[in-house]
Amino acid sequence: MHSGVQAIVTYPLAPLSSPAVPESIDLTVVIPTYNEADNLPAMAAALFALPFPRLQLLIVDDNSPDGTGHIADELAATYNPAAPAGRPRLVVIHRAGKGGLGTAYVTGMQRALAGGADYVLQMDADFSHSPRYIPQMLNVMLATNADVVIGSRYVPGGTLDEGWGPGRRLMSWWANLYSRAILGLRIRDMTAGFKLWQREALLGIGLESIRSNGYSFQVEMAYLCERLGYRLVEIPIHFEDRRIGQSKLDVPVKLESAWRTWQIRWRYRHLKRSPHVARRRDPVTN
Ligand SMILES: Nc1nc2c(ncn2[C@@H]2O[C@H](COP(=O)(O)OP(=O)(O)O)[C@@H](O)[C@H]2O)c(=O)[nH]1
Ligand SMILES: [Mg+2]
Repeated sequence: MHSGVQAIVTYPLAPLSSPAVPESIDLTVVIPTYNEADNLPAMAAALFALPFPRLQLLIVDDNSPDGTGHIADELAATYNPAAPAGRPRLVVIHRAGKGGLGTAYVTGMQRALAGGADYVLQMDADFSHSPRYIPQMLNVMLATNADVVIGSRYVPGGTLDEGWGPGRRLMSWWANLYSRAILGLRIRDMTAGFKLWQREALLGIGLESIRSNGYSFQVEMAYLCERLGYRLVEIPIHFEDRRIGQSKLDVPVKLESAWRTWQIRWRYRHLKRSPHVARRRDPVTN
C-alpha cells in the first residue's frame, strides 16, 4: 500500500527554502496539564514570545491538585486583554478530574477546530518539546504541504536527553519497535507527542472515534493518519527531559499501550485509504 510518510532532516533548525510562515497564521497550541504549575507560566511566556500574534494557547487541565488550573486562569487574565478582538490568546478548559491524556487531547483539539484553527499543535507542558521548533515545524508544513509534521526523536539527527539511562532508552525504543511492527507502519517515532496538524487531517481522522488514552493515543492517531493516506513528515528534535515534576504516564498507562496496539490493529482492520485524501493528493488520476 502506498504510504505518505517521509522523513526529512533539517536539524538543527536549518533554514528551509521558503515559504516563510506568515505572521497571521491561525495556530492553536493544545497542551493537556496535570500538575504542571511550575512549568506552565514559563511555557506560556515562551509560546507567546513566538512571532505569531494569532497563536492561541488552549490548556486542558484536569483539576490538578497543585493548582495548575488556577494558574492557567491567572495567565489568561494576564494575556487576554492584549489579544486581538474575538480571539483570546489563552483559553482554559477545566475538567473535573484526571481523565487521561487522550480524552484531554480530543477535548482540546475539538475545541480548537470549533474555534476555526487552521493549524493545531499538540505538545507537553514540561519543555520536553521545545517551543523553538514550532516555527520550523510550520515552515516544513507549508513547504512540503504535509498534513502532519512530527517532532521526532527517531529520525537521523533526533536525540534523547543525555540524562536518559539505558533502561529508559530501551523502553522507549522497544515501545516504538513493538507498535511499528504490529501495526506495520513507517513512522519512526510512534509515541511522539509533539505534532503539528492541518485542520483537514484532524477532521478526516474523526477524533470522536479515538479510544486510546495514554501513549497509545499517539499511536492510534499516527496509525489512522498513515493508513488513511495523509502525508506525514518527521523532523528531528532534541527531546529534553521534563524540566520540573514527574511523568504522569505510569505503569498502567504503559500496559494500556501494549494491549491497545493489538486492539487498534483489530479495530481498523477494514480501514481503507480515504478516497477524499487520495483525490486531494493525486489529482492527475481523478
Ligand atoms: N489534562 C490531563 N493532562 C495530562 C494527563 N496525563 C498527562 N497529562 C499531561 O500530558 C502531558 C504529557 O504527560 P507527561 O507526564 O509529560 O508524559 P511523558 O512526557 O511521557 O513523561 C503533560 O503536559 C502532562 O501534564 C491527564 O490525565 N489529564
Ligand atoms: Mg512529558
